[in-house]
Amino acid sequence: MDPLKQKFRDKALSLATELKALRKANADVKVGDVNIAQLFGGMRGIKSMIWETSHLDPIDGIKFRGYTIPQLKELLPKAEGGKEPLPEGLFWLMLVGEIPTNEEVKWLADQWRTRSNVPAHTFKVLDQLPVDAHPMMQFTIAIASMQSESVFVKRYAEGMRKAEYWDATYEDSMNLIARLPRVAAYIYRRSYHNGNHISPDFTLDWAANFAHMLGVNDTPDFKSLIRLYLTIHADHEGGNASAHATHLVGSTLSDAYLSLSGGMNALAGPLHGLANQEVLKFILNMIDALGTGKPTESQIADYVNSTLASGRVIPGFGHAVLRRPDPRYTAQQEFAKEYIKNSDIVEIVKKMFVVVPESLKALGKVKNPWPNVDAHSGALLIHYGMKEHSFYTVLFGVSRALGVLSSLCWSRALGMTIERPKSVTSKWVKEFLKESTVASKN
Ligand code: HAX
Repeated sequence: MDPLKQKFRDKALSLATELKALRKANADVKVGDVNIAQLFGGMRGIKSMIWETSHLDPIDGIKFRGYTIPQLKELLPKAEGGKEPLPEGLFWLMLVGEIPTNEEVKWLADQWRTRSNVPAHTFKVLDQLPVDAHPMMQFTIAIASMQSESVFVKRYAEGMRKAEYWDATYEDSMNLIARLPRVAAYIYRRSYHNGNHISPDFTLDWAANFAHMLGVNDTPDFKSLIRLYLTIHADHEGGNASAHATHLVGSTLSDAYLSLSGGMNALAGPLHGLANQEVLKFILNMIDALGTGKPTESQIADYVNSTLASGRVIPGFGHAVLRRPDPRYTAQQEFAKEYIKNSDIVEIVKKMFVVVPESLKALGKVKNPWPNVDAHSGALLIHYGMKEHSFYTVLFGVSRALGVLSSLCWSRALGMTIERPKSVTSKWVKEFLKESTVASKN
């Protein structure tokens, strides 16, 4: 080990051990408005942001402008002959707080069609990247590369007034959302199908056209799945990593392209959006290790327990806020029940729902042992032939753009300021605790 690395290692390991004990002993001690557990623990539960488009309840799950997912499945407009909600309708609802009519959704789909032309240099930029580069890396680069077309950047340079920021952000957001399916499908086809690209079909709605350009499966059922998928992944209030990262970058007046690209970098982490690829990898590895595609609950339990014993997480389970099974998981489970017969992987997902929470509860430290959104999506996608799990988070990202960009419009309209929370050093915390102990003794 080089001398600098050695020195860092010694200091880091010793401070980590010291702080772990300090956090445990002082978890509830207040430091201003928060406690030590929150100061060290990822700011859990601290109310510090306004987010108009959705609200997450630990028990009921996500509500988009007050509507649950089952309510939205009823109320949002559908494609002709389709049963799943159109994501265009959810975007409308998130942006203006009203359930749109069929005509309004048709208008929006038309708008996105008109605005969907991806700049040629974005394809060139993508073509310079290794074909085996992770699709999320390609996605964030592609999004950032379209910044050259930002209306906000142009108008800001021309001296746009603050009161007009929302207008330019709205234009950027609409253009960006319109283009994402084409960009994502391009990444998919260059990564896994020899660059054999499929042209858009402008007779289709936004999600169905995306399904078409992916070229995985030409059935109405796959289009229905993508409509549902792009609706339920769109927003999860403002504190989750991808939403908060988009908001933070945007708070500096970075435009929608750079803000979304920042948010997508956060989505690409395995504790967040990448968990969907990790779940499928986990299941495929388990099938390999057990030598059967039809494992019993007890075989799954043994495999799960040995994964936990080796210090790894079970992807697709747990949540920082939720304390019940995720309604986004339930929506996918219902989709599987209605559309999919005889899938070994869907059966495994069902058995994991029974087995994994018990193993996580037994650890005694996991606050939410239930499945989250990522526990189910891979099983649906692979059923329709999308076996390339490293692409799954891009699908999530296309959907998440709807929530974080409608929120960015609101941040601009409400004149939200640049984010600048306060940090302290661990030395400061130790001195603070020493002083408060002395004060409480006097
Ligand atoms: N498997 C094993 N251990 C888990 C666990 C899981 N699924 N979920 C939580 N834990 C552990 C934590 O690692 C933590 O352990 P340490 O104290 O040793 O660090 C302990 O239980 C307490 O964690 P928590 O308070 O219950 O959960 P957090 O709020 O800290 O973390 C996570 C929430 C989602 C990151 C966590 O549950 C996790 O790692 N889950 C697996 C990855 C995953 O599915 N992520 C996707 C979440 C949904 C999402 O954002 N989708 O995009």
